[in-house]
Amino acid sequence: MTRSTGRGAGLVEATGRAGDDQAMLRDVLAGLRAPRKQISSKYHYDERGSALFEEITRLEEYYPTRTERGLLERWMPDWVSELRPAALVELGAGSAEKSRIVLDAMVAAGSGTTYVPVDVSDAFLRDTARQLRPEYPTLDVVPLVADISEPLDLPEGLPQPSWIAFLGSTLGNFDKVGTVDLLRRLRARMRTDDRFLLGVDLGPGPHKPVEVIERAYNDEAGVTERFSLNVLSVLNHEIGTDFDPDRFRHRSFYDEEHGRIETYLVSVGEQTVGFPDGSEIRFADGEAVRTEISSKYDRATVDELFAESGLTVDRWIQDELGYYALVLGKVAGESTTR
Ligand code: SAH
Ligand code: AVI
Repeated sequence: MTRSTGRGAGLVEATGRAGDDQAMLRDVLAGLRAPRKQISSKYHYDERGSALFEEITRLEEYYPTRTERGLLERWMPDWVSELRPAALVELGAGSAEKSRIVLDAMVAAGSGTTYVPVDVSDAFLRDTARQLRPEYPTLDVVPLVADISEPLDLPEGLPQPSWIAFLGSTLGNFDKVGTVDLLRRLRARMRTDDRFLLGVDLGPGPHKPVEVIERAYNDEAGVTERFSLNVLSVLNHEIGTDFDPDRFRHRSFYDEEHGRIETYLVSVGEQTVGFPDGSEIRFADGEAVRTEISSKYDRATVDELFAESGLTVDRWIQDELGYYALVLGKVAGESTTR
C-alpha cells in the first residue's frame, strides 16, 4: 500500500490513499462483519476514485458542483473583501477546482498568504498542489495528507483570520456522530475571527423533487456506478482482498427517514470474498453493502449540528431554487478566544 512519508505540513511520497493498511483491514472487516454490511466511503478515493469523482462533477445530472460554484462566484468576492481571510484550510480539497474562486478573492483582496489543502487521496493532492503553486505565486501552498475522520494535525500558528472550508457537501458523507465529532474538533481550533465555510446540498423542496437528487446518483452514463465499484478495487489493491467488481451492482436511492442518499453495492449471486489474513466474508445473492451516505440538509439541521459543536451560523445563502447552500460558521458565544 502507498502511504505518506510523514505527518504535518511537509509530505508526500505516495501514489494512492494515505493510511495504515492494517488499520484499514481491521476497519473493513469490522464493517463487513456487522449485521448490516458497510464499507466507509473514504476508501473510494485512490487516484482513480478521485478522477472518477471529477468526472461525476461534470455530469449534467450532478447539480451540486455547478450550483456551489455559482454561489461561490456570486458571494466570495464580497465575503472575502469584507472579512479578509489570510489562510484557507480546505478539508477534502480534491482538485481544488472551486477553491480557486476563494483563493482568487483572497489574492484580489490582498489578504491571502496561505492555502492548506487537506485530503486522504495523497497522490491526487500532490498533483493539485503542484498545479496550484505556479498559479498562485504569492501564496504558500502547504498540502496536508490526512484522514479528517481522525484527530487532525493542522499546522500550528496559521495566520489570522483563517477560514476552514469544507465544500462539495462532503460533510454529508459522515454519519451524525462523525459529523459532530469533526465539527467539534474544528471548533477547538478556531479563534474568534476565524470562519468555517461549508457547502451543503439541500433536501427535497418545492422546486427540488426527490427525483432530481436520485438522478444525481444514478447517471445515465454509469460514471457513478464505476465510482461506487472502484471501492472494491481499492480494497483489492490496498489490503489484498479478492473482490470481483463485476459481481456487484450499484444501487442509490433517497431515504426519506434519514434525509439522505444511501448507496449500496448489491451482490450478484452468492459469493465468498477472501482476505489476506485468511478471513472470508460471504455474500448472499442480492445482499447489499452500504458504501456511502450523502446527507441532505436544511437550515434547522445545520443550526442543530452547529449548536451541538459550539458553532453558530453567521451567514447562510442558497440558490433561488433551493438546491444548495453556502454557510459561514463561527464560534458560538462570547468566551471563544483561544
Ligand atoms: N472538495 C471537492 C472534492 C469533493 S470529493 C469538491 O467540492 O468537488 C471528496 C474529497 O474528500 C475527495 O478528494 C476525497 O479524497 C476527500 N475525502 C473523503 N474522505 C476523506 C477523509 N476521511 N479524510 C480526508 N479526505 C477525505
Ligand atoms: C464527495 N461527496 C460529497 C459526493 C456525494 O455527493 O456524496 C460523492 C459522490 N458519490 C456519488 N456521487 C458523488
